[in-house]
Amino acid sequence: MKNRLLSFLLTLLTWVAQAQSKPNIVLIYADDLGYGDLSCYGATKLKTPNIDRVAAEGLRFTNAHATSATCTPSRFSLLTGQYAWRKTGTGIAPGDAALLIPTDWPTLPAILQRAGYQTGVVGKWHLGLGPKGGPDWNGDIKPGPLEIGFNYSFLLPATGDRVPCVYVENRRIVGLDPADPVRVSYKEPIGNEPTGKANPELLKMKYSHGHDQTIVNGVSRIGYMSGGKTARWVDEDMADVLTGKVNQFIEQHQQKPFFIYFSTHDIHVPRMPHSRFVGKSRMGPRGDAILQLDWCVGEVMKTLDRLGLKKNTLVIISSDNGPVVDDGYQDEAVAKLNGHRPAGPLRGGKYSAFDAGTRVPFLVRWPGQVKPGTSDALLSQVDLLASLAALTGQKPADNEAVDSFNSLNALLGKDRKGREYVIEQALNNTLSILKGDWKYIEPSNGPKRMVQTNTESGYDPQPQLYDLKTDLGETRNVAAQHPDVVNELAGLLKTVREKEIR
Ligand code: NG6
Ligand code: CA
Repeated sequence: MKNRLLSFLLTLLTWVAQAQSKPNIVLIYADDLGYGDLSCYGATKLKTPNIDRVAAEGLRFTNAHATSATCTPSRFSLLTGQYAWRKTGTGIAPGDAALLIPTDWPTLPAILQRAGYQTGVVGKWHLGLGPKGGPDWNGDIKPGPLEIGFNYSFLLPATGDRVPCVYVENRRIVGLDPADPVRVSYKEPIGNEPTGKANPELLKMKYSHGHDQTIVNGVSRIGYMSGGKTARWVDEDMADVLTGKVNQFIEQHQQKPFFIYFSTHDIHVPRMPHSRFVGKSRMGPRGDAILQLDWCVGEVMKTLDRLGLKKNTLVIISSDNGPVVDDGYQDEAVAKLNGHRPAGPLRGGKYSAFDAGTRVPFLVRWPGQVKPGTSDALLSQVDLLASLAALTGQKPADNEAVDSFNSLNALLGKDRKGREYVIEQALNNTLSILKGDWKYIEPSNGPKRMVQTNTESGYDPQPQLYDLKTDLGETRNVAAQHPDVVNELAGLLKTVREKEIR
């Protein structure tokens, strides 16, 4: 009798311990959301109450970084624990690219799957689909997320501004009529659909640069597509559709530990929020899209509350790269900024080597486990893999996820220092390294300002060194005064860059 009681207690204890060590994980990854775009990060021209609530109940990081100033490489690193610049072909991917992540790599979802998690991805993918040569859009679209560790996927194959403008659920286009197959080309026009270039009179939002190819839902895109008429998405409904899928996934898997990667379309271009957000920010579509993003977060949090999952769910909110104002559509983003500073106190933006390119909002909430507050710990998204592996009792092998360090203590607020250094990748592959108060940007050639988006690039043929403690806005290059620091950081960057990998 005594023995049975003891074994029952032991089972109970293990069960409680497991429940604690295997929280559900909700990763909300916004697109192009800047360090200054949320009211919990100092924005005053608009309010993001739902995200602010997560910040108030959790830990708000001030020094957290995406690995890259653009989408595809940041997401590649996030899911593989390896810097994208180690692998060619991981720059901004066209919408018909093949799957960029090798199916035999241990990925973040695969590791969580191994720990018994149900894993799902909903939203923007932008990591390619299908074999070399691109996917069979009208058949089984694979390999894709299901081949690299996700149990469920509901995707925009690339981005909102790239064809094909259809949702892909698991391996199939949603709502496709076989009599009207989807065809996609990034080389030449396909079929006889109107384009933004030839038929600007058909556009409900005009382009400012690029984005002059096939028109879908009154918006011209990058790339050409034809067919799939019944399957095409409606941009204005996208946030509702994606949030609905996330909530459904959570409902379905509430009994198990689950990992959901909610990769929002907001606030990327084309910014076409639902009519209920239109005009609400007084900043035009870019501001309205931020309000819509905030709504999405609120809806997911409500689901966690309603199902009683809040306490045992680790919520992470971040962004794939920094902010951009005019990213190719005439959406009044520049004219209506109204004093709002998308990058807050930082210099540069999406694409650039300056810190606004990669330093992004980063929130962690886990009631009872993470003490609310602010943390200045240095964090990189490439560490999520090893950190969440550690959280679930796992460790990648030495030759796996080589750039991902276990930063779990920093993530949970127990270590206020974090990583020793972070590496940032700009659009032209210039690398920077941030260590302590110093930020070093390696020499590179390129325009000081990006012609189309008017972003300060941070490119300079001379080495740059900034003291972020006194000069967070990277205005005074002090490389000449501190050659020893330049040497040290350039040396460290070289070591990391030349690290031997499998
Ligand atoms: C650029 C697009 C930009 C955006 C970006 C990718 C043009 C002129 N600009 O090439 O609009 O789509 O790629 O953004 O086509 S990201 O967030 O997915 O990296
Ligand atoms: Ca992005």
